[in-house]
Amino acid sequence: MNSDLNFLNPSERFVSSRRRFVGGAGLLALAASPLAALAARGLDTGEGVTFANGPRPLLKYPGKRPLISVTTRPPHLETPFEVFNEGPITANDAFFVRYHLANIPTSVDPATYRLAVKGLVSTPLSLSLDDLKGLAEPVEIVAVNQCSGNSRGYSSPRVFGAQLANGAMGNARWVGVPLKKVLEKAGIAAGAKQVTFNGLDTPVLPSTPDFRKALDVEHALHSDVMLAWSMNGEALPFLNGYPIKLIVPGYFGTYWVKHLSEIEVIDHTFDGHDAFFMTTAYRMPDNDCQCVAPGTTAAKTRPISTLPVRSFITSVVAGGVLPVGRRLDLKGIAFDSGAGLKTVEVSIDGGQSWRTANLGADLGRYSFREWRLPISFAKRGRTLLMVRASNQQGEVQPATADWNPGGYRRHVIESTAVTVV
Ligand SMILES: Nc1nc2c(c(=O)[nH]1)N[C@H]1C(S)=C(S)[C@@H](COP(=O)(O)O)O[C@H]1N2
Ligand SMILES: [Mo]
Repeated sequence: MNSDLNFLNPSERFVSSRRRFVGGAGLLALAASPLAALAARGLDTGEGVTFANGPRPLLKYPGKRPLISVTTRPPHLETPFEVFNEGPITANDAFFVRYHLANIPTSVDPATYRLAVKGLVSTPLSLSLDDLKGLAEPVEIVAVNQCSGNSRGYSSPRVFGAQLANGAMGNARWVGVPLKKVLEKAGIAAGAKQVTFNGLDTPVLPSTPDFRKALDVEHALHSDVMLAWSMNGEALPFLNGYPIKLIVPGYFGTYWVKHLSEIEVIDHTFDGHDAFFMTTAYRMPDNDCQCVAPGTTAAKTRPISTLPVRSFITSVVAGGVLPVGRRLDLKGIAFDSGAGLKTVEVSIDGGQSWRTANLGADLGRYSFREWRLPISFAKRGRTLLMVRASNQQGEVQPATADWNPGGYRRHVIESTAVTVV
């Protein structure tokens, strides 16, 4: 079922109203109380974010629940933010979808699928799914896949590119084989510098570059980089890269090549027409903040790499109406590139005072980590809820957003405007 997808004819269309209401159990501690209706009033769950492009309807594709439609050719789907309150693992049917090229595969036959390993290797390989699964002991890692452009729509001044809110991220349990084992089987030859990755999607026009990515050989040999066939205990959803996806824990999703079909070892830094997504797109200013003055470009750039530390409140969304003088359990998620979270702090008074939240189960260093904090509002009125995380490397989320021309890597402290009644 996963191997075949007639996604060009989405069977059901869901066009959302501008605002949706979160009414499910588990919304704060209020769900069962008469105050539930209050708390559920006027919550903006993400698809209500229109930016300058107009409304973003929910659209249902095979294997997916209705998700926010960013573009349709190729499909580009964002996860409605309320999903992140369901738990630290993002369900397969809610996981966001990103493609760059309009010719995406519509079916893959698992029996005839082959992964080519070629270039500077002693033994070129053509691996079937069974070959891959039997190549080494499978490994399992819970890791966040976040698009570099997640939250880009909030860039100020605005930037070109998909106007995304905060739903171009997700956290899943990946099972596969370490890339290292595959490269060892092929035998990396002397002089190897980078390893390139290509998937089954192709450009429509010859002038459009293919979507290919590269990792330095040392990175490709890191034990956590893997070729996954399983996501949250099931075969990969078609739109998330069936049958094989490259998993690069701690790195932005742009490296996580889907429908992986070709691995090539090369003796230079990947360049040329089909290296566009390494040499031109997905690059950051080459300085400490990876930022420039708004509206300017950087003299020197480098490929985007690791995830900055980030945190979100998930149990309340902008516009929430919350009761005064009652205990509420505030809940959310935090993550970083794998250095390990140090603290998650919450402010319910617009940043004047901060309290340390309690961290939930540790599902691994690359995973979302849930946090909770019991709070109580002393007075009525409008206020800003804020959350900021720090990690073991001393990284802390900044109070003001820095800027880069791609609108990549947003990681400013998030604020959620609510009214206390
Ligand atoms: N083959 C292929 N893989 C790809 C892409 C693509 O366009 N083609 N886009 C990348 C980008 S930029 C992101 S953010 C992730 C998104 O992964 P998902 O669609 O499974 O959520 O896929 C990556 N892998
Ligand atoms: Mo991305």
